[in-house]
Order: sequence, then C-alpha cells, then structure tokens
Amino acid sequence: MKIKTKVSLASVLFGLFFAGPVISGRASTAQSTYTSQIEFLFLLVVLVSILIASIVFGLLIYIIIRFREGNTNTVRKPIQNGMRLEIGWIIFATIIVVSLFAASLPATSSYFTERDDYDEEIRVVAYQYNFTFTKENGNTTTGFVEIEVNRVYMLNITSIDVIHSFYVHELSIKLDMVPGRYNIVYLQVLVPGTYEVHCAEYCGFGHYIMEARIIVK
Ligand SMILES: [Cu+2]
Repeated sequence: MKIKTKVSLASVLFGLFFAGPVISGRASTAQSTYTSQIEFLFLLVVLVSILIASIVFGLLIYIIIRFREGNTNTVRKPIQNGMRLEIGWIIFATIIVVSLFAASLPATSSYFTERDDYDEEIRVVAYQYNFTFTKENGNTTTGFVEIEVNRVYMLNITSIDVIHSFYVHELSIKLDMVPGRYNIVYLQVLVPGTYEVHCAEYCGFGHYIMEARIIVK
C-alpha cells in the first residue's frame, strides 16, 4: 500500500472513531423548541472539528514518516513564495467560518426574536446562591418553579448582586443574568419532567451549589 493511501485511511479511521459516538449519541427527542436546532449546531461544529483534526493529524503522520531522518528516497525542498498555499488555506478557513455563521442564523434568530404570543411572564432573579421565580399571579418560589408543558413562557431574567448565568442543559437555554439588566428568553417545553437549572458563570464560593429545578407538568 502506498504511503498516501495509508495516511488517507488513517485520517478517515481517526475521523470515524470520534464521529461515530457523537452521531449515535445525539439522537435524542426535542425537549424544548430550541433543542433540535442547538443539537444540530453542536453536531456540525464537532464534525467540522473532527474533519480539520483528521486533516492536520493525517498530514502530521505523513510528514513524520516521509521526511524522517534516514529516509534517503525523499528530496527535501523548502517551500518558497507559497502563494497558492496561502490563498488556499485562507479560502478554506473563510468557507468554514462563513458556513458555520450561516448555519447558526436560524437558531440565533429563533432564540433572540421578540415574541408577543407568550402565555405568561416569569421573572427570574439570581443571587448568591439561588434563583427565585415570580409568576404573574405574584407567587414567588425559590429553587424551583412549576410550569405547564407546551405553554410559552417569557423568562425575564436578572440578578441582584453579581453576574450569574441561567443554564438549562436539557432545554438548550443559556443566558447571562446581569445586575441592572433584564434579559429575555422564551421557553416552551415539549416533554414533561424535571429539568435542572445551573449557574454557568462563576459567581463566588457557593457557585457549585447554585442550582434550581424547572418542574414541567
Ligand atoms: Cu451564580
């Protein structure tokens, strides 16, 4: 087998080794309206990373073997004025960045577009080290909130001390909670269950215990 074929084969195997588990592990059901879009983006970024890593490591292995000391069959010729190479990698990198940007637009717009068709507003306030939820009827709960499946909620979130971050992994939501500022995210949960909220911004000694639950019935 020629060395180039071996390198290509090694690159493909390297890629499949990492891509396989990622693809098979991502086949989950959508828990919120954002889940499928965010999971698609995650998968895309991982696959692009695997592609680039495969090319880089494939080339690295190829160069290590081909240009090793003692291999007298190879002529070592320095690359000078490699304009084609320069233009090539600039175009390649630009295509990847622009494609990822374009692919992320639908998710970004559905996440940040203002809506008036929500059913209820819930004010979420963070403090060291918990979350309070206040519903439109004035009921305030600390550390948990109960909501209804398929209903659209506008979460109006802020903080009263330092910067925190409202992160619900399973519902694909993450938004900064900043003192003096109100950030909005719309939440529609499609599957009943209990979802963990974590603070995703280091906010002090108790950061690790800062969590709450969203109970969806
Ligand atoms: Cu925090």
